Parts: sequence; C-alpha cells; structure tokens
Amino acid sequence: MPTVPTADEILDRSFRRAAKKMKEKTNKERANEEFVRAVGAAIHDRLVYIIRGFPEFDQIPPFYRELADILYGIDNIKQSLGAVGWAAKHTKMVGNQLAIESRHSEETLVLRKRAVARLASMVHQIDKDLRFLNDVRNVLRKLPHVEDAYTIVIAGYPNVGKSSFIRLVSSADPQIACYPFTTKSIIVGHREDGRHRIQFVDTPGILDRPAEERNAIEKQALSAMMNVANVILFILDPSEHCGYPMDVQLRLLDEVKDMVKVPLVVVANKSDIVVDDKYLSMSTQTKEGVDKVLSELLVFKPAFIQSRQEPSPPETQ
Ligand SMILES: Nc1nc2c(ncn2[C@@H]2O[C@H](COP(=O)(O)OP(=O)(O)OP(=O)(O)O)[C@@H](O)[C@H]2O)c(=O)[nH]1
Ligand SMILES: [Mg+2]
Repeated sequence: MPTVPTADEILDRSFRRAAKKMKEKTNKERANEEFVRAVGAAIHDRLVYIIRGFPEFDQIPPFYRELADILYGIDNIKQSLGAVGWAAKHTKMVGNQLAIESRHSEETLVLRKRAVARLASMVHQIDKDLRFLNDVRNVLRKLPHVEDAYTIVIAGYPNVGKSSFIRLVSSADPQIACYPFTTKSIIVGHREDGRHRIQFVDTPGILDRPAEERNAIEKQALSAMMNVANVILFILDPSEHCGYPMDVQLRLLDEVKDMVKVPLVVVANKSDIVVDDKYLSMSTQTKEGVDKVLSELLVFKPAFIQSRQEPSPPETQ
C-alpha cells in the first residue's frame, strides 16, 4: 500500500506533471486549454491510484477485516474512499469541460486560473479523507502476517505474563513491562516443531467488563481468539501481582470459554511467587513448567494437521 498524499501534495504533483507535459507541446494557442485538461487528468490518475492501493474489504480474510473495523470502522474507510472516487471522477470531468470552455474564450488565461482554482478546491474538499486514509494505511500495512499454521492464541488479563511466555517459546520479541496494557496490538511469533511449524499470537490483556465498554485494544485480542486460534492458552496470575484479583480473572475465563469453539488450556503463571494447585502451573521467570505447558498445547496439533490434509469434498455438478 503506497502512502496517501495530502491535497496539497496531490495538487503540487499534478501541476508539475501538467507543466512538464506543456513543455512538450508546440501548439501555443491551445496551451491554456491543454494545461487545464492535463491538470484534471493528473489529479484523476493520482486519486484512482490511491483507491487501488486499498484492499477490497469484502474479499480479505475475516480477521483482517475485523481488525480494520475495530481500529477505524470499515464504513468510515469506505466512505472516505467513496469521497476520493467522487473527486477523481469530477476533477477529470470538470477539467475537460473547463478546457473546452477556455478554447472559445478570448480570456483564456483568466479562465485557466479560474479552472485550476476550481480543481484545487475539489481536492481540498477531500483533504481530511486523504489524511484519514493515510492513517489507516500506516496501521494496516503493519498488521502482522498470520499464516495458515497451527495457531496458539495467548490470552488473559493484563500483566499476567502473556508476552513473557511468547518470548520464551517463539521467535517473537514483544515488550514486557510491569504495567497493564503493555501489549497494544497483535504480535505473532513462530517455533519450529517437526515438519509443521507452529504459530503463537500474543494479544493485549482483556478486562472482565461488558462488551460495549471494551476498547479497541481489548477487541483485537477477542478477534484473534475468534478468528485465528486453533487452541487458546489462557494465563492466570494467582499471585495477583498483575494488579487484578483472581475472581475477575476467572470471570473472564468463563466468558472466554462460552465464547470460543476451540480447546482452551488454562495455566497459572508466576509459580515462583504463588502456586495454585487447581491449575497447570508455570513460571516464565524460572521457566519451570513451561515445557509441560507447551506439550499440552501441542496435543491438538495432529488433528489440525489431519484436517488440512483431508482431500476436499468432490465438486457438485
Ligand atoms: N515473578 C514473576 N513475574 C513474572 C512472571 N511472568 C511475567 N512476570 C512479570 O509480570 C509483568 C508483566 O509481564 P508481561 O509478560 O508484560 O505481561 P502481559 O500479560 O503480556 O501484559 P500486557 O501486555 O500488559 O497485557 C512483568 O513485570 C514480568 O516481568 C513470572 O513467571 N514470575
Ligand atoms: Mg503483553
């Protein structure tokens, strides 16, 4: 996805392109007419190029569509792309129309100035759309690539040690800190495991609260669980050093259990501080129990591999 220029950048470039084209022309009588036409066409081409840089949101994988929706709202993106499309169509049309008018006029230079001002005002009208689309572009292009591999999504309350775990077991190198919401977006890491490598997805922490109160950071975690997980590792922190009591962590666990259709492995982290016998336990600090957690997560892998290798059903006539 190329950068989305601002209105002034588009105009600058289009004027320059038109001026360059004029130098190649020999028919001085029609110079102003040609210039207006060329500016209109240059703006049009630039705007169309911007629109083509965006994906068809109805055709991208559901996970990416949902992330784009959580972060910016698909409707807002479509509306801004629509505004750019409108401007593209009209700058070309008006450019041609004004070019024809200026041909029959005595005051072609005055008309040329007026025409260019009209084209510029159309582009300025969509400046806020262009800036918004550039923000969207900057975030979308950095979304991690989620492969079609056996995928373990790591979830839980903030600050319980999710990122510490993924850093220990995979190629991912996320930031780890002693405050909540250190992780603000989805992070992907891999690990070689025989012939089929496995994928880990670190997610931001989620709070136990009504869905409508959840922020965009938490919603990304839920989207990963719903769309890409083959198994979920739900991490608890019985030491409560994370800053949240166990009862709210367990309420979130119940909610997640109700929501997802994939298997869930529950583990109590920070066993170097407190051990809760009711759960599988580990410490990402001392690494105690981490291997056992990994083997529990891999229990569901053969079924996943097999489901990928099954021949697809015969096509119906
Ligand atoms: N004592 C102890 N501290 C741990 C352990 N695992 C993680 N921590 C600490 O807990 C804090 C949070 O760790 P993170 O891995 O950033 O936690 P997170 O769940 O990714 O946090 P968010 O991204 O904010 O949701 C850090 O200060 C870690 O050093 C552990 O096993 N034992
Ligand atoms: Mg984290």
